[in-house]
Amino acid sequence: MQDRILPPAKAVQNTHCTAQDYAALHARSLSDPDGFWADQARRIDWDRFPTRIAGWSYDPVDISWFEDGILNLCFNCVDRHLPSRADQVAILWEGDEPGVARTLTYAGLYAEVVRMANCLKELGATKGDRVTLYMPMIPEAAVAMLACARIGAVHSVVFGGFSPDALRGRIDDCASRFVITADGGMRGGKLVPLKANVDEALEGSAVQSVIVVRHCGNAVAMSEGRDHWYDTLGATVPDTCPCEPMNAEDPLFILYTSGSTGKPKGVLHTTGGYAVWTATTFHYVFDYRDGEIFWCTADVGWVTGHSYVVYGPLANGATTLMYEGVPNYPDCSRNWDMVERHKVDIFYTAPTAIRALMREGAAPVKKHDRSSLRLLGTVGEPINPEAWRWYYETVGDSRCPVVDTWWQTETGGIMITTLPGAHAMKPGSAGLPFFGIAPELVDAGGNVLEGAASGNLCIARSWPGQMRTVYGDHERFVQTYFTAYRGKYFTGDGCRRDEDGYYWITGRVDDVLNVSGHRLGTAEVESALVLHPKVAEAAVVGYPHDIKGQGIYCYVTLIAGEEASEALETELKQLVRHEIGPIATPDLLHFTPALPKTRSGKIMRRILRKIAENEFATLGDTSTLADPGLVDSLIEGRRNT
Ligand code: 6R9
Repeated sequence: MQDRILPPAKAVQNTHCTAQDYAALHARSLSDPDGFWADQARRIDWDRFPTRIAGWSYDPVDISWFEDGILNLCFNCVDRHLPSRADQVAILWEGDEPGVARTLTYAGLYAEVVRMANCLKELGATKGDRVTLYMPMIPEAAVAMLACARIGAVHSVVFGGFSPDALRGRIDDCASRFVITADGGMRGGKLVPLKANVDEALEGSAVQSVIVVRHCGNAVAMSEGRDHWYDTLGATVPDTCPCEPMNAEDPLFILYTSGSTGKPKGVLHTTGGYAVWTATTFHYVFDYRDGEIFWCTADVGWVTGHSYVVYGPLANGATTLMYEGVPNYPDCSRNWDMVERHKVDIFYTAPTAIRALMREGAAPVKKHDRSSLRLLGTVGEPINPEAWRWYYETVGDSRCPVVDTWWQTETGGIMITTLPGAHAMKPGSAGLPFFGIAPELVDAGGNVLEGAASGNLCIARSWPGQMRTVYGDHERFVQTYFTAYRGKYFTGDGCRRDEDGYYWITGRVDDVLNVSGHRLGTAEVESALVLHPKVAEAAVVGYPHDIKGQGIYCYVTLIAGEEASEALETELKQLVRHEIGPIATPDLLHFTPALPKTRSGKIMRRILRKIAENEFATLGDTSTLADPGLVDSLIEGRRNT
């Protein structure tokens, strides 16, 4: 099979961007960024159109875009569509059970957003307040985000799969006084007790008000004075609510993400740049045409859900499909069943889901009509060429281009991808830089590599969707992203550029794991493990996993006198689930009498990683180990199941 696949004919017809367009636009985006981004900014309605466009420096680090512009992103996602799209479906929702569906037209979305915004105001929330959302994938999750944007409150969405402890940490970090949640959520036929988790998280906290959306009807405790049912509170609020005029650099949201050290950091995005970036990338990357049904399977708890379930599609007046459940419930044809029933045009998912479904063979796909599909996308982790081909050939019948979109929570939106009508695709490569993006590959010594090369992926210039700071800790922002290579943004990813200028992301080069497309810090899992009274030390690394991309491999040493056992293994797995959430459950636990350390006491993670990866032949230099003999016993004890 050829390694370059030309865009199928249908993709090239009426495309928003041909190969010639891309070349011209990309060149201009770098030679005249102010002119280019002033033009793209016209996708957004501004109360005051910005006169200052790019205003940033990477040394010292200070980033702003559209600095003197004034806008409201909720207005751009909702109100401005009312004259032309009031009756068009904005959010097409399907519940966990097949066929349980709800639609919100733009007019309906407007009414709900106003209601939620007024509920927040009634409880005292104002511009700049942080509001934590802990929601199932229901329309009210998007409604709550937009309601915050409407009144100028800063949302912090916490994934509903995170534990009460993880939720508490995120509420405390940004000092949220308001929480929006639901009684429960359904995933794969199982109830997630969201409200009960909130209650546990809020013990002894300063949170003043909780809005509870009634969804599953499960019994919940309501704390008098603090907790309010959304339907009751929302029944009596006014049915209009002005949009707060926001400066382009006013905060829009905080989203916590894992790094290589310490606790998760609050990635802060601001209003104007994020609006322009998500609106522009959505338009070009998905080559979106009016009336199409767009389905991004991500949860709103992740950045992909923020940018491509909510803000990007709605800013473009699209119909966005929101699905509460999981791809294998009630069976593994669920995605394709929904594609058929809702006539989905564009489908955007993660490689881990593709690999899991690929294992089930072609039959569950083929039994559903997928002729509505025009475009496929992936995000979250590198996709192996085999899974790419299955997606392209079996799901898309070799008819639909696949966009493999590389980006990060920090980047706000898509950074590297092919454009469907412009570029040949190479299975396994994300492709080419989006407009305004200047990737650089840098070696360990900080030298910029030219031409075909492999190195650490940096971005040389700012783009509108870039995060502005780590909430409450600007120094950490500078340290994490701008210190390894001065004057550049360092992504944390390794990458190869081929002779055609295509980028091939090889994965994280730091201590961040990517498990089923979810980011996890090894340090977070280690901190959870050492909470156990029998554990002395823990070191966590990733290893290749057929479905998840990476699995979690934990080396654990016990305090003197304690014995390893299956029961202890189960307890430790439970502990991590409890501390972080089910996505962080260790796959393999390896009890060892000691960890390999240098003479100065530093854990040699390189060796632990190689052993977990079964790469015994390439352990490299072990002579600096305090106890070189330990390596053999670690290899012998390597866990496979
Ligand atoms: C959007 C999102 C970011 C990390 C990133 C990289 C990996 C994302 C990818 C990809 C290869 C792709 N990643 N997309 N790797 N190809 N198309 O996933 O954000 O959760 O912050 O993760 O995910 O390693 O650095 P986030």
